[in-house]
Amino acid sequence: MSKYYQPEIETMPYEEMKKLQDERLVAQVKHVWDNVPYYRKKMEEKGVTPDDIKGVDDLHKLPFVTKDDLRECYPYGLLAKPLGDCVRIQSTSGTTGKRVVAFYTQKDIELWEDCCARAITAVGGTNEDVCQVSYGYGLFTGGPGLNGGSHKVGCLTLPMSSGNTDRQLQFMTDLGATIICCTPSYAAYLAESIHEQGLRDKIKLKAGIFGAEAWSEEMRKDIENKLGIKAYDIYGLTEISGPGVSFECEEQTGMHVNEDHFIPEIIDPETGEVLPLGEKGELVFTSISKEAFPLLRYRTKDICVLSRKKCSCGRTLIKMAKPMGRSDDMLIIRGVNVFPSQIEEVLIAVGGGNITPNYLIKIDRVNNTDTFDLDVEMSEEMFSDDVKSIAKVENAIKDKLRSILGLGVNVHLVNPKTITRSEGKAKRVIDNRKI
Ligand code: DLL
Repeated sequence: MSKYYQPEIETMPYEEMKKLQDERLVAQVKHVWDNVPYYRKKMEEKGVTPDDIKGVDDLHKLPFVTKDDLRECYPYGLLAKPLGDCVRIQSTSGTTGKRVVAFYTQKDIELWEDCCARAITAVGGTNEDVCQVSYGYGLFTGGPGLNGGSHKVGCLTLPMSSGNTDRQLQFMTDLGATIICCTPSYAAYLAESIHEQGLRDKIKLKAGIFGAEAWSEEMRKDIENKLGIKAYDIYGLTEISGPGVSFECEEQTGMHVNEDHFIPEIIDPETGEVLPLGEKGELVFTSISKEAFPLLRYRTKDICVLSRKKCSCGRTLIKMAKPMGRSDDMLIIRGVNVFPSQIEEVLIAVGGGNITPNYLIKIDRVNNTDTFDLDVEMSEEMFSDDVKSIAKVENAIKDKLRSILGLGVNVHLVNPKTITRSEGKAKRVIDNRKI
């Protein structure tokens, strides 16, 4: 077992964890108050001072931080350490407005890589493994975070970055990669290419660490079957550090939050009220150990549920369910809330081997009514097989979506290879109503 399994932390009884969190939170609030005038002003506006925060039970008194605050403070306004102490920036993949930049001291990098090392260890990774990191490198946190974690565990690390699928497969087979880290949509693409090139017998993969976007349980099963591996989820966001904020263990029923560093809360996205454990709402994180960019009560917009149910792996770290998606990714079609991940679930469950996990949601507005079309790619087998069955599969998908969403959808099975594959986070929606 790698030394990055840290039972003294990961299996700590919650009462002890809470004491650790209390101490770290009190120190962190003071650090932010002393060093970030913008947040100090927010606290003052709410009538809160560091003396009011004695521990986790007082967390709710603090003001939230949102992406708008980050944009307003771009680039240096939330920095809590002198620039001379910072060694790295990373940035979000946001496509609109100003990018969000996060800063790291050397200690922050160590902490982040430790979290990624815990994640790799939790899927069985050791120094005997060859870990292929196929998340993008650069400003995106996926590549650098898992690269650092893989080094710490002592794996032989293949810093592939994303893209160039033929080269990925060549290294994977020649060097005998045993762990692959990439987005689930890229994993699905790699699985497809492995199948096409007849490489299934040549790969030695045993586990995949997939995250950075919402993906369904059905997608997990699909990837596991196609690659003959265990597929584990990993979650994180640039603002809070990057991948490794939470990670899945062998039980594969949600992700343990590294709560010695990040305190999670679930709030009602409308009212901001903290919701009890087990209720669904918006995930909020407070960084209690980071130095350079310590966000307090950061609203992630991810819709999620927390649980302290006992886990068979022995870890006591709180667990978060697979996020359904971001509240700003939620589509409202004819007044009905729809997450792309719900559609993915139906497609894989109903389509069986007939379709691929590649789909595109197209929404428009005609005569003041939303139109909802769904292109779904058929498999090569189905394409060459029986054209009559197309209508049958289309109708089955349509019926299931109607029963789950209560919405009529125009489903179109499209020819193999007509939907663009993703090497990073997939883009599944074209919403022409906004234009
Ligand atoms: O996506 C960090 C990351 C890299 C996580 C590699 C896991 C693996 P950002 O680009 O800042 O950072 O995007 C963060 O991605 O708020 C979620 O909406 C989404 N997200 C991340 N992981 C998951 C996941 C990275 N496992 C945003 N399931 C977050 C669902 C996820 N959504």
